[in-house]
Amino acid sequence: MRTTVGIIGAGPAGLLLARLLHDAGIDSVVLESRDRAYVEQRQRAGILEQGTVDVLRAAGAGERMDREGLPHDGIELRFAGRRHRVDFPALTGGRSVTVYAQTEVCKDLIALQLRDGGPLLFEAEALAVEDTDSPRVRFRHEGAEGVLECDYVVGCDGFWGVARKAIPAELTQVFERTYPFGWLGILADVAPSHDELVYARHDRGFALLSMRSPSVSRLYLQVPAGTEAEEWGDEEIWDELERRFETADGWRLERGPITQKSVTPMRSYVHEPMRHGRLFLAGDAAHIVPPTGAKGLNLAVGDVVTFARALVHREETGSAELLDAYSATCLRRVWQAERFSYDMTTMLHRVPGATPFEDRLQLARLERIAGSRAAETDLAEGYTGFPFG
Ligand code: RFL
Ligand code: PHB
Repeated sequence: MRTTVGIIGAGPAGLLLARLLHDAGIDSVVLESRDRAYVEQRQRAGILEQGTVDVLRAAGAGERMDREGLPHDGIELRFAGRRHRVDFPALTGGRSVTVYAQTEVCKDLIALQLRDGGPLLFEAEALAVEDTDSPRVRFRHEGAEGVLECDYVVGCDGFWGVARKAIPAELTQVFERTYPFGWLGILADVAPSHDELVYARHDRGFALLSMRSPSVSRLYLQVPAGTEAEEWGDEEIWDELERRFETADGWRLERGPITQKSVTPMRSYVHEPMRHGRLFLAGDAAHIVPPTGAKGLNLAVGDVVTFARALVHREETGSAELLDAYSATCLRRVWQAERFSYDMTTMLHRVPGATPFEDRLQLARLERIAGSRAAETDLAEGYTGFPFG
């Protein structure tokens, strides 16, 4: 098999890239190790930045998102029994975010790809990327091994993928931080108890109220690293959420049947560079952020938009200038998102063994946001998203 761009991974990065290339008349093949149902059902991100919404719309993948996505003009910060709303459009010159789950983005992009895109092979596992100057992907599909010859390979294979391994270790620098906590996430069949997301800092730990639709809630609890979801009973989860979201004004958390429960570890990670020869890394394959800033999927979108633009520029002008700048261009935005996600995480989570001094500083950071338009604007700009490229 031969193609212009071999794409490893059919998460949001790989699927959107295939679509952008299709729209530019550039052929590609997508190899995905899991089956279609797995990709369409894996519960993850929920928040799309304005820039991501614009890109999906321009790619023809915006129809259902525009119908079913929930535009959100703010979030609530909850701490010390208080509530503070951050008004995004007022602080950013009109920007907002949209609640539309990653599962739905993937379903829409898969449907488009199967309707009029290039080959998208499920249960096709990339084993290795070989010769990054004239790249080939070795893969296994339907019990047989195959080779995909490519002009370019884009590794969109997530944090546990194989593409990154083809970049020589001596040319690589890795920046990493793990956190001593994770998130226990649940889906529940109950209307969200608030019409906007609530990020709560509590002495017992962080909690987040989010949603998937007007009748489905998505909620998260900070738990110690290494916790298994089964350690928490359903009523125990609701009791703990209720404590952490408690306010002085009688706000109530509605309970409902829990339909899914899982634990996510938290990590910050950046692999530099994001390119070696004709192999490019995009999305979680190159960088991870803790989910507190809702940035992971949006970063993946930024990377593939940058790659697609650079490749189109190359095809139209013959100049590789933008392809050569790919890693540096993406990393500027990546590091801003790493900083923002780190700030949100450390401001809102309770570190085991934190000193009273550190607790007071956390509260002071939150008070500062609630009391200063400049500080609040910084949060609003970060949350609604940094420009692509
Ligand atoms: P993905 O989604 O991990 O997709 C990678 C795909 O590659 C496949 N693969 C392979 N295929 C072939 N051969 C191989 N050898 C392969 N190895 C792997 C995998 O099966 C998979 O299908 O990476 P991508 O496309 O870069 O997308 C990144 C996003 O998924 C991720 O950043 C976000 O989910 C992060 N994230 C959030 N991001 C946001 O922007 N907003 C949010 O609100 C948000 N919330 C979250 C999140 C992530 C979470 N978890 C579970 C980590 C909330 C949570 C709880
Ligand atoms: C989600 O809805 O899954 C979600 C929302 C905001 C975050 C993280 C996850 O910061």
